[in-house]
Amino acid sequence: MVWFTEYWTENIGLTIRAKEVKRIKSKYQEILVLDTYEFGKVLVLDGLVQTTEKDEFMYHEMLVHPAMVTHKKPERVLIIGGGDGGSVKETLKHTAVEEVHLCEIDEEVIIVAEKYFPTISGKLRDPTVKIIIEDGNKYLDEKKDYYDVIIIDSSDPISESEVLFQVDFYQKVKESLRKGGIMVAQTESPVLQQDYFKKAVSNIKSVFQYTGVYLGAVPSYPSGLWSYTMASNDVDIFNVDVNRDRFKDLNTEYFSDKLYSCLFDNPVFIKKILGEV
Ligand code: AG3
Repeated sequence: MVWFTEYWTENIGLTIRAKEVKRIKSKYQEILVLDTYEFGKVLVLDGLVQTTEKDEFMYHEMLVHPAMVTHKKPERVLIIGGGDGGSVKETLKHTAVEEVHLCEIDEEVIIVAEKYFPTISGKLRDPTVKIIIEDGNKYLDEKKDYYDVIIIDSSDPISESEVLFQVDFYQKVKESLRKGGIMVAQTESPVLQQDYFKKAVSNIKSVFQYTGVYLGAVPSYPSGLWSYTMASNDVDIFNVDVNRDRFKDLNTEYFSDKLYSCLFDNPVFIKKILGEV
């Protein structure tokens, strides 16, 4: 039995008791698989909790579905990061999807996910999925004007993930989308990582015509309150007329038709952080 702590800041963290800990060292990072009492299995990369069996649905549903239903017909989807497979699993629930490309820098994350997290990674070998082991920032140089939806399922903006929060990267994302394209990124905790959050949103805003921030709960992530940012250059994401049938077979436990209707209605303190009021 062992206690694990992720230090959210110098002054606060999340401490979980695990029955067992597996430690794997990859080329890029230290990977831990914790078998915990409260959250089921937990995937940790360089000390940061990435996903847990208990609350992965809260994060992956909210990262993936809003952008997928906002797009008119999402046939080609790119996921950057997301080696655990949770975003792939949610993406494949949309019937329009023809190709999903998963661009993950660290192959070991996929191997670990397939071994220890079958309920999350189970769709990674679906025939519509192509796995690309590469740095997402580099990969985008090769693919222009191609994707309908790009989902940025990254870790925090440190080491390899840092570039995935910068203006140059968002510019490439914009160029890799085809007409009607939508992008969405996880943009950190607005409570405990306010600087990361503000910077990510302002960088996205500087590149795209339409940018919308929304929130969701993820109990295992810093502060438990998480942010996501959706953007498009040619789709007014605040005024789309979505066919409600699109929600029918998603089988979600967090996201819903009703939730989507008020997705961008943020609490006052978020509007204040973003300088909107
Ligand atoms: N997605 C976001 C993880 C960020 C968590 N941050 C932290 N624990 N400090 C990770 C990949 C899930 N598919």
